[in-house]
Amino acid sequence: MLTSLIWSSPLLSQPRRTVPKSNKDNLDFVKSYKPRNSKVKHLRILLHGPVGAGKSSFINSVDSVLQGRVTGRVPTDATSEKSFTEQFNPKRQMQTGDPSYNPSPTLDDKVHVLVSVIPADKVTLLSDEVWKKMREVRLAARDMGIPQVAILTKVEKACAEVKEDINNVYKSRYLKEQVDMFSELLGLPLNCIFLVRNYETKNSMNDSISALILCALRHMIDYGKDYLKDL
Ligand SMILES: Nc1nc2c(ncn2[C@@H]2O[C@H](COP(=O)(O)OP(=O)(O)O)[C@@H](O)[C@H]2O)c(=O)[nH]1
Ligand SMILES: [Mg+2]
Repeated sequence: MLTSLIWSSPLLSQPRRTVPKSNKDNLDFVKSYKPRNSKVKHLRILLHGPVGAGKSSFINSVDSVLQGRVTGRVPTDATSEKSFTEQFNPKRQMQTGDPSYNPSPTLDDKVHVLVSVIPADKVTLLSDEVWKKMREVRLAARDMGIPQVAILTKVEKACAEVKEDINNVYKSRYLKEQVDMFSELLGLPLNCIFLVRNYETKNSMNDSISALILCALRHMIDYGKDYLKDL
């Protein structure tokens, strides 16, 4: 009897995405970015995804990277029973009379980039219902011409090699599989999907963690810039 054993290393020989060694360029870019379009004061990035995905933590992580120290301005929720982030329903469009409904949004009020957020350790565990909702939101954004990006969070929880060394993140075979699956389920191209580890208040600053956050953020800004330029 012939038995074959196929073993593949948990790490790819080449990273799927190269993250700059120095954060200076990306940090300078992010800090100095201002929309050129005179009708827009801020670039608006909408994060969406299931409760507990790490949306609030990502906002805090960006804040931490920009301030150079770990902050925690947006409440996060470890139990994930309830969310501090707003809930919304793509099936039910906002209407006149809704407390936060704005019948004539200006370009400055509108969303310029949509970011789907999913925990890397739960990609296979999310229900069909969650995927359906994520897809609906993404397609609605696509139909409005809004660029879409995605981040997979909690990368160190999903992969032991990444927990050991965060620099392995784009080499992780397991994470590559999660990104491929995510891309297929959501219908989003691979180059728009980023891997991040969020800062938690117990963490201290780390250049490699910041590099991943900055890399994702820079691309979000780039996509938003293109969108505003095309209008
Ligand atoms: N280990 C780890 N935990 C994370 C990461 N991102 C978020 N969390 C934790 O996941 C929980 C839910 O995060 P939160 O930001 O509140 O999710 P939200 O509901 O999408 O806003 C919190 O306990 C966070 O500390 C990450 O990258 N790694
Ligand atoms: Mg939240």
